[in-house]
Amino acid sequence: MGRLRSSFLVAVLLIIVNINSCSRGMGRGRGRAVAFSPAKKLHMRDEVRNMFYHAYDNYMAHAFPHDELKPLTNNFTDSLSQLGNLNLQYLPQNYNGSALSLIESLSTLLVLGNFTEFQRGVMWLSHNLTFDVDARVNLFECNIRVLGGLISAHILASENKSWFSNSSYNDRLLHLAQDLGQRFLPAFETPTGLPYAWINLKHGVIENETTETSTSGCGSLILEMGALSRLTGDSRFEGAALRALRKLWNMRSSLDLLGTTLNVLTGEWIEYSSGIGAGVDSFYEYLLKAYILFGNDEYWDMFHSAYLAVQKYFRHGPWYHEADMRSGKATYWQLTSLQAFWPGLQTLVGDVAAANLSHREFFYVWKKYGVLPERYLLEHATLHPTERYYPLRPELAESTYYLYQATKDPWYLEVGESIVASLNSHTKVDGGFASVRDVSTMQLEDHQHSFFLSETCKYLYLLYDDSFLAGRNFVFTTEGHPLPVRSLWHERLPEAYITSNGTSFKTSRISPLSSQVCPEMIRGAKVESACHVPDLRVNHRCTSDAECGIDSTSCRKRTCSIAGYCGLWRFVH
Ligand code: DMJ
Repeated sequence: MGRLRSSFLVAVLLIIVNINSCSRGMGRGRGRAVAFSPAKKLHMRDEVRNMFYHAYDNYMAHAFPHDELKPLTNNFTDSLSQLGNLNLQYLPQNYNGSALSLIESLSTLLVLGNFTEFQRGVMWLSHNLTFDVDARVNLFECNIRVLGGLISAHILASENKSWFSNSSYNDRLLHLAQDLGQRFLPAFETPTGLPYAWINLKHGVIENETTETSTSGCGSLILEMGALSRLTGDSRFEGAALRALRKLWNMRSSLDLLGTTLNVLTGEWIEYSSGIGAGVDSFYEYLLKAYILFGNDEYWDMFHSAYLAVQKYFRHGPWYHEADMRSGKATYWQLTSLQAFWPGLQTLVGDVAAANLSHREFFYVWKKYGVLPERYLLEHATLHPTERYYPLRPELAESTYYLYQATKDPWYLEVGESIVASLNSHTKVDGGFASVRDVSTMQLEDHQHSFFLSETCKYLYLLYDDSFLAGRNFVFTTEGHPLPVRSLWHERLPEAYITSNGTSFKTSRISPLSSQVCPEMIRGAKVESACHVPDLRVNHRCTSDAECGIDSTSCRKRTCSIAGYCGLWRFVH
């Protein structure tokens, strides 16, 4: 594992100048030559820019400083306390919003190069935002959207204080983030260290609060809370998130699988079936991204085992179903819209061929309906009877962006073009962008989710113009907020990647993922992807399974045959 880890880390940090050759022969798009001229790229960049401003300007005109825009009625919704609150319980009486969509827009404004509006937003929040409000919020949602948005914007603002007149940025976003982080801490005061899913920002955990949470809810806090600790020097945030993550990992089954929901007081599973979609998705994402951001081997070890288990028990060809964590037996054969982030994560770890296969299936379903339905029944190739909505989710655009970065295959630019065309024709209204209530009728819903601004528009824009990424490496949080990889935060960044001022590491272009795309070809050196564990055999003969490693294309453990050869014997008849 040591060699694999260090190979992977080097892979994470190396910059590949010419990676086109990796993508040869992959995917639906390789069947014909596709051209995407520079002029067309610029045109698409401008299209996405217009989309973002149509959404943002309408939010600022009709909803700000409330949380989200209602684009069909030019109205607003103070939805922070409604996020994840399916039964709309304990809604606040006196809450007037936290400018959620502005917080979510800040990093996208910078990706688009709009320093003036970024600065205006930062200054407004600095003077007006308060978390001393009697509102019960979902810890996970508030963490990824508000804490993540503030921390990312703070880092970007503090690195560019000259943008602010009279250098007037005085770390106020960090103080706000710290205040919010402190309001999160009571949620972690449970016998298990697993946090409650809900916290009242003013009063802490309310009486008789639900003890049920999800795997992603308590297992994907480490990027934001870890960054907050590194920035403030207060280790309580990272400590709480890490303790919860370790506890969760210790609850895995002997198959290295986790369930979807659990009890935070007892540490017992409630729902044993899980997959890579709702309730679990960002748990996997944060294990890998925490390793990239902080360089701690513990995250890599967890990710590596978890990734192998997903490939082994959830994958069926290019699709992913759910399985029971105890037996590994398939439970639900459904594609969900949230799963579409997975090819992006696979690309980040170097499993580009597998990512490409799944991505094209998600795109197939997108094309079939015009947008991606929330749930699709794989066995019948039809829509789910009730979950037919599309709330402007970013996941397919996100994976398309990662795959394009990795392969530079222009086919992904065409995918992006198709996504942009669908969004403009089905969801754009005079007052912004509206969610789709039912993809079979394209009936709209009066809601423009804040992640449309932080993620959907950002990933589509980066597909056509990634100049924001130039010269440094970023990890994007699950809500699309960029956090720079800093040597100061990193446990094992090789010397060669640390710049003279010691604050960042040397890169020439684009993001950390650029290095994982062609595992066997990096500067002539062989580097393994996450699922490839090489043989340990001497003389090509084995004496036990342990010597046979893991196959890189199937992610299955090779076994040692009676005759003493490694192979996929249990799977090949
Ligand atoms: C976003 O809020 C985040 O990406 C989260 O991890 C789950 N998905 C939504 C958008 O679909």
